Amino acid sequence: MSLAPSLAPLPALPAPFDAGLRPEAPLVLYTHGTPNGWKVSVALEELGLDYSVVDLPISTNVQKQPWFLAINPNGRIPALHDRRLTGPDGGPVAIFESGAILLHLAETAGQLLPTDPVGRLQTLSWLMFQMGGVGPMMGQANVFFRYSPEKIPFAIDRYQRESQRLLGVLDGQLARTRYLVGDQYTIADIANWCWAHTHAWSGVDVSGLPHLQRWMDELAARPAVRRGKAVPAEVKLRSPEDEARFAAEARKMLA
Ligand SMILES: N[C@@H](CCC(=O)N[C@@H](CS)C(=O)NCC(=O)O)C(=O)O
Repeated sequence: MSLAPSLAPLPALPAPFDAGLRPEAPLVLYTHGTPNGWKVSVALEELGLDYSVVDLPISTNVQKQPWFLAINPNGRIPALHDRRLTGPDGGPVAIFESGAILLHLAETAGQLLPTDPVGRLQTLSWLMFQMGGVGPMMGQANVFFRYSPEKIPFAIDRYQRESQRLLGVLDGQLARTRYLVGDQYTIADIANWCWAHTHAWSGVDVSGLPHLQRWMDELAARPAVRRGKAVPAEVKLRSPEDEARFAAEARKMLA
């Protein structure tokens, strides 16, 4: 893929969302402090790419406003404008779905994605495993365990058990290899880690998964992972009051 040296012009964003834009940044990340958002900011930090950040406070449902639906028709974060490529409307190409964004960033940077066919396919398998399994199941565990005003034991149990089973599948792989794809740290590790390390918030016990824990600790210590997790701002859940506030904000999206 050839990337243009000149940058496509950004569409006008409504205030205050235009505040953090830098004219020279080739990439614009639309995000918030959540596992799906962190996947992209961690990858951008690992790749050392220059990007502007637009923070969308999703509890206000700004992500459902028409200007953002033009960027991501699904009305969710993350989304990315890549100004090095021109989209059909003459502006920068807009990419949505965190898995697609990770793939695009890795392919254009030539990093975090093995170039040998087998390693590439294994990376895609573990990436899709996260996109179709770990993310949706842990997301629903959060909804029923943390956010739903009505506590439905069957739903809580169903999503927590399924999340634990999926984390067990990661543990099984990590018993054999350092990273999900052998010795290579890839976008599949980033995607799965961004959800897996939040297991306590989902109420999922990982004490019987030592290989997962070893890998979670190793990734958590990476400087780029720490930086990426602090985009757009560090999420602090240090007390029951912090947790209650965070859950109350998330609940607003479900109304
Ligand atoms: N499959 C999507 C999921 C994106 C997603 O669910 N994002 C959440 C935050 S983690 C969101 O924007 N929620 C806002 C809403 O539901 O309106 C992806 O991986 O990009």
